[in-house]
Amino acid sequence: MSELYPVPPDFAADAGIDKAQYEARYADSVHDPEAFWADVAQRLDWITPPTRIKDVSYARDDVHIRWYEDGVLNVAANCLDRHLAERGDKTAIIFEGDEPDDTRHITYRELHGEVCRFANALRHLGVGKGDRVALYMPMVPEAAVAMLACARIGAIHSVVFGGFSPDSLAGRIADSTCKVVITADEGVRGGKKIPLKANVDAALERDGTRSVETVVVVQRTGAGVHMQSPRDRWYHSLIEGQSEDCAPEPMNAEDPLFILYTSGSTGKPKGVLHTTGGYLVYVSYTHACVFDLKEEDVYWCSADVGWITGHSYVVYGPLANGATTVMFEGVPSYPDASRFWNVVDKHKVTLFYTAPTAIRALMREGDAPVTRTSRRSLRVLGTVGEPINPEAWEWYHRVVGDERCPIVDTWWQTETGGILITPLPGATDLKPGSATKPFFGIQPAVVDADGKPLEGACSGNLVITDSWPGQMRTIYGDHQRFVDTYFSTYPGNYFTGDGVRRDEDGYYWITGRVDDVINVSGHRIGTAEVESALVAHAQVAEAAVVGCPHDIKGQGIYAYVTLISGVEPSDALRDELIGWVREQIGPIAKPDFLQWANALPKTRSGKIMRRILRKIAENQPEALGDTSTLADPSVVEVLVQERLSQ
Ligand code: 6R9
Repeated sequence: MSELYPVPPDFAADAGIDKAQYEARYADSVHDPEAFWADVAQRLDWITPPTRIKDVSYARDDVHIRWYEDGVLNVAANCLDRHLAERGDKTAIIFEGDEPDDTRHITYRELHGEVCRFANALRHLGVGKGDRVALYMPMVPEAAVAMLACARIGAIHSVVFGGFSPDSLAGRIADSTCKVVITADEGVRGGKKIPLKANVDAALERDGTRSVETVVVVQRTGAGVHMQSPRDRWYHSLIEGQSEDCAPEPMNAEDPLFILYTSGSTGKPKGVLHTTGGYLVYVSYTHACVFDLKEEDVYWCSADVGWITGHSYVVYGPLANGATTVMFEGVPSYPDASRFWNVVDKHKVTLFYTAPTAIRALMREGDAPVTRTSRRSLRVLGTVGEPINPEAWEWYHRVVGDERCPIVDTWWQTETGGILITPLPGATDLKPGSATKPFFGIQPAVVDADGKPLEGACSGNLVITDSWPGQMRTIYGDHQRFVDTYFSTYPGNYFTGDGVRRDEDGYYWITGRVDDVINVSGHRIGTAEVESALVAHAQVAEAAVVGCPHDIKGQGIYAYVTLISGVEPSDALRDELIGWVREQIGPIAKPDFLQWANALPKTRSGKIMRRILRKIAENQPEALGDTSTLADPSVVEVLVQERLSQ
């Protein structure tokens, strides 16, 4: 039995949703989803309110997901215009730069003006409804402005994390034929500069990027960058003289809002497509409920806008709710390990949301960097991105939250748009390491390898049996891949790719990916992507990549490499290959370990047996399991010997 942390009574007294309300509302939500979600949709401003609420099929030969399909609205108008009357002077964004003295407050009125000016500028550049726009940006307010400006004119944004390489950026630009790229001269994180504009220049030399007509450059560091005329334009010159009025494009609820690429178990990254109405209903509602949002809260999610968490819970959810959201450009360790808590004190942050990897890294620095700060303003703490180990959870609770603040361990995915399994801070008793219970309208199920639903306390694969408004609609340009990836493994269900345990109280414990996706510091890396980068090197014949335990990152990347014959392994070559992957994909995909392999363990039909490679990487040769299907068992013995002698 794990320890139970009951809802603190004084928290429950003030909370928007208590235990009884959670139970009742959850029952309603799954009993009559249409009525429930019709009601929730009223939290938005609709140009035409929806009358058709839900039209969903998970049937393999006809997967379609539509919510509010006859509704018309604009996301930017919902995030900005409708707040102006009551909250025009309220701070929408607190920008906290990489350097602690670099802070800016932007009110809803100011943000509205800037978004309109940039939206007008984009329209002048010929960008219109349905056009794709790539963003390759640092964590500065202009990133949110650019997203909202796209939403205002109906353009589809595709944000690419600033840590990705020119090649990765080029692949994403090409896949969705973007017309414009918005970037900055440089990014700056932890005192280090990132040459964003130079990376864009390099990306645009790659094949398949000729759709790009304009590159818009935000001046962040003032570094001298090469501006290629007429393609490259400064953001500040473009918005100069633009009107602060810009009519929002009326969008159908099912018109695309954005594409966000994410790694899968096979092939190139998938362009996850989210649409307008259902997405905004879902992220605004989950944001309000999961964080027990109140008007005066100062909310800070430390995620980068390059990830789904940045989209849903830095920008769209909080702004749709008229909240004050902090955008942080830096890293938790700069200038020192007190940074997060200094920022909490400086801006009186009440709701704080971060990743387990950051908590583990800070925990390693001891309690002092935390305890020398006040943190009295904090009310709720959150985590996302990977399972949180109970030790880190308890440290977060005891040291950061002074045992006062409920922790919401939120499980969800790029594909789900918003949070699906989570505590509600005023309603759910907590168990460290468990994401606890489903959110309203979410129907999780645990199935065995054959897809048979399991009852009661059990372990298996996590599926969701019915849709919710924030669910992704398709993979951009490849609906069949969408069907194959998510609806074919367990027909009739959405397959999450995660393993799960459900305990005797009905609490869910996510155990991690069951496919070939590695979760490094909460970021998804497909083993296939790293493998294809490795084999693209002239001296590599074959490569296999698996995850391995890592104290801080959760999982590390472990690569087995077979060289072409005649090439000798060396430390210099190992460094070169690690650097090569970094260049090809980006620093987050850099292997932590690289083991030479004369040969890889394969089945007789030639399939690499990753299960075995995982055990070797985990240094558990005694747990290799059944090796009888191996074509040549001696391959494994050699790898185990060499692993041990490393
Ligand atoms: C939001 C986000 C999704 C994968 C997901 C799972 C893991 C996320 C988690 C968690 C355990 C949590 N994950 N939150 N595992 N507990 N609270 O992270 O999206 O980048 O698409 O990753 O992350 O494995 O399948 P994304």
